[in-house]
Amino acid sequence: MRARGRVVGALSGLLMLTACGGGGGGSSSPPPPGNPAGPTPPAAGSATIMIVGTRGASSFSPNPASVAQGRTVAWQNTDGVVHRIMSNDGSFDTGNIAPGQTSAPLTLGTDGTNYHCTIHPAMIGAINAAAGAPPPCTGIYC
Ligand SMILES: [Cu+2]
Repeated sequence: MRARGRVVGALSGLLMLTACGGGGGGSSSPPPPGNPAGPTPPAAGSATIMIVGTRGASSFSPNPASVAQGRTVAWQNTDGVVHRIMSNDGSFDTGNIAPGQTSAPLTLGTDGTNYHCTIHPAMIGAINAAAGAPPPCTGIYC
């Protein structure tokens, strides 16, 4: 019993030393990449656009969104019904996005573009100032 008590005591001391020694990195260091404690934030220049309703140009936030060419954009459906986002020039199509879901990230291949919801064509948005403000709701998208 005595020997066992000494071993445990020695182990406790070792653990304390390890804990103290391991903190040498300082608390100001950024968390390591791929931290399993939370989702990895999107790369600089990428964006996630919230789908907030079926209210024309107010259906998306932010609108217009800012996405660097070559970076990714995704849509998160915070509304209660399915939406499907397509660029007006047909260069991308997210497929159906169920309530609470986020589309797969799409790589923006142009300076910017306008887009709409294929299920609710009055929902219109824009990516980047290059594409201009969200267009007025006219033609086939109304
Ligand atoms: Cu929709």
